[in-house]
Amino acid sequence: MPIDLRSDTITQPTSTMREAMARAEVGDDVFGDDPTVLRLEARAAEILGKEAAMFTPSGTMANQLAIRAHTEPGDEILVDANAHIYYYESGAPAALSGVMCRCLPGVRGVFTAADMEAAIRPPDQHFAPTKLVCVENTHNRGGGNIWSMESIKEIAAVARRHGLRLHLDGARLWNASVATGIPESDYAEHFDSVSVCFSKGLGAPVGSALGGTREFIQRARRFRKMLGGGMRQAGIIAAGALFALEHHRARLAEDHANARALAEGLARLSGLELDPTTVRTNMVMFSVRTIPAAALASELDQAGVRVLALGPDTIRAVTNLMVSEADIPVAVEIIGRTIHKLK
Ligand code: TLP
Repeated sequence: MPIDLRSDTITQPTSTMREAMARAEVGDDVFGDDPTVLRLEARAAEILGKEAAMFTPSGTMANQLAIRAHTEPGDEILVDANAHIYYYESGAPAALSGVMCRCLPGVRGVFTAADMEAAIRPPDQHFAPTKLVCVENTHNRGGGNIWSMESIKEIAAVARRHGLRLHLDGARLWNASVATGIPESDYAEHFDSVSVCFSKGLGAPVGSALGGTREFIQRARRFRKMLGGGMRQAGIIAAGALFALEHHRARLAEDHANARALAEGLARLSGLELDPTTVRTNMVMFSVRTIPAAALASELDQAGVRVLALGPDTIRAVTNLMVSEADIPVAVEIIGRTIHKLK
């Protein structure tokens, strides 16, 4: 079995999770009849401290429904230039909501309140009205970076002053909470809407949720139906998500410790660039100047370690439920040997 560090999305449901899924009580969720989906939505809303939550098939859909529900076509939204919403969602803000994305220059995914304020359009018929600000925590292309509460509060204050809405892409909010000890609801409090994923570090096979006010979720529900995201006996997958929420949140600390150990091991290899102090959750980013990332990733695949080439010279390794503490020194050894071979 290769050591699969491509993403935390590659996790397989455990046998106890599968049992919980097999036992799930189900109903037609479009009619509001699925008791397991209702339980998951209530639990997600409770953890996020929001009035309501809605189960969605993916994090992409949760984010895009939030954008659609907060805006009208022709509006502008502010995002970090490396935000998943902008970078990895297939152009959906333009295609599905008809909005303009204005990209802010974040540092490892974190932009400043000053940059954000400077990008807000004054009321003028020439401009696309700025409506929404999106924050990603933890930040994927930022290497699993965590937004500080102080930065969030500064952004939120500017947004409120200008009457803007705030959305949190919290696909990995669980990781931020485990790493900092700050509850998810304390982060969520500063946002009008929050998306979270059950299918990343938590290890469920499918599903995400969008939280917000009851009225907002009701509006988003119509757009979910419009996009074909109204599911029927979805309790089967919701049960996996509920199981993941209750049993796999605290264990994210193991993924974080494994990522730290991986970073420290890799930093000792010659020819590899990595600053282990930037590793805060379950992601490790590194580059090898002399070897193109795609070539290194493909050679590593042959050698038994799977990673993702994120750009011409950046590699991402993500620790996850399928990777044990014992796998880490093995991965470091294989990566070291492979770099040596390709040099
Ligand atoms: N991220 C995936 C890929 O799409 C890159 C990964 O392997 O990390 N928000 C964030 C911050 C994400 O990292 C992802 C997935 C999503 C949203 C989208 O979730 P899904 O894949 O469920 O649509």
